[in-house]
Amino acid sequence: MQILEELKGCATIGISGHENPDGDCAGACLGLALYLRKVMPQARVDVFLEPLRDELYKNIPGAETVITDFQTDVDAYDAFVVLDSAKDRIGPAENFFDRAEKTINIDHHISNPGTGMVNYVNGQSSSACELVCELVDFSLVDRDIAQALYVGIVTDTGCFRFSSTSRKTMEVAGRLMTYGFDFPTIVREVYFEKTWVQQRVLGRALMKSKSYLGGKIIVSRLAHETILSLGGVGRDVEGIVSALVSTAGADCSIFAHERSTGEWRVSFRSNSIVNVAEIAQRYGGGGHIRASGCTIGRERNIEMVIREMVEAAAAQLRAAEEKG
Ligand SMILES: [Mn+2]
Repeated sequence: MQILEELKGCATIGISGHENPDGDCAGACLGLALYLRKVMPQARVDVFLEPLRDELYKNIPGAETVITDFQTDVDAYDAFVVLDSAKDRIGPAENFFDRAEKTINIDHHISNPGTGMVNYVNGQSSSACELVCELVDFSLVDRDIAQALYVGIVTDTGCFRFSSTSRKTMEVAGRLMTYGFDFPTIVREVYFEKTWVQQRVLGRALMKSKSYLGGKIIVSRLAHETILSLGGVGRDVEGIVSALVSTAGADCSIFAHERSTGEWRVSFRSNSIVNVAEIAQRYGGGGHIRASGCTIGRERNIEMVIREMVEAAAAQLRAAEEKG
């Protein structure tokens, strides 16, 4: 597929991605938008996304052009492109998608059946940004476009760590780097930096953590009041579950935090053995084999529930051990 071929003759193009946009979603939407604005200057290109987090806003060129209130005077776009998700996770933009003359869906989630008239979906790809790189003519890419796409690849590969990182991913990323943006700063700000409050919340979670089955399972939880007392809010717990599973000898981590409503959000990670999707599903949640989550209602005793979850993970680990 060649994106310019697909969009030939379009005067109005809408672009969107999933709710709560991450670096890959925002990078892909803006990378593609900047490219189209450059290559098709006669076309109007609108990007609809929820507001970007500070570190993304700062590091993804074109972020200031995102339409965050989902208002437009275009009745029906000539083409509407959804990136990094199926059409059902794009919030109010789904309306624009449904009314558009032509719809295109570009995604790397294996669960996406392809919800556009034209689909470019590859579950093996590291990121939506890597897919965008395959669809553009590199001789027309510039520094801003390259930077936006690089942010997405860094985000979704966990900084080139996850198994979805392929030779192709590295080659594409290397090619983007040649445009000369300040990649060390971008990687630090987008991927590694935390606010001081986030660091303190993480510190508390680490201090409170417990180890089970000889250190193979690491568990922690934070009450709403604890997070508040450190000056934090719900999203300040992001990354804690990954920090827990990075403990030497651990295969699985479980982290729960209480929301202001009294419900508990539980996240799971595993390195190579425990299927955490299976555990989350038992509690009405879901996700991937190595990363999943679920929500536990306030009527349940969270301590008991976590004990059950630890037992489920331990059972899987014991079974794997017996198998050798
Ligand atoms: Mn993605």
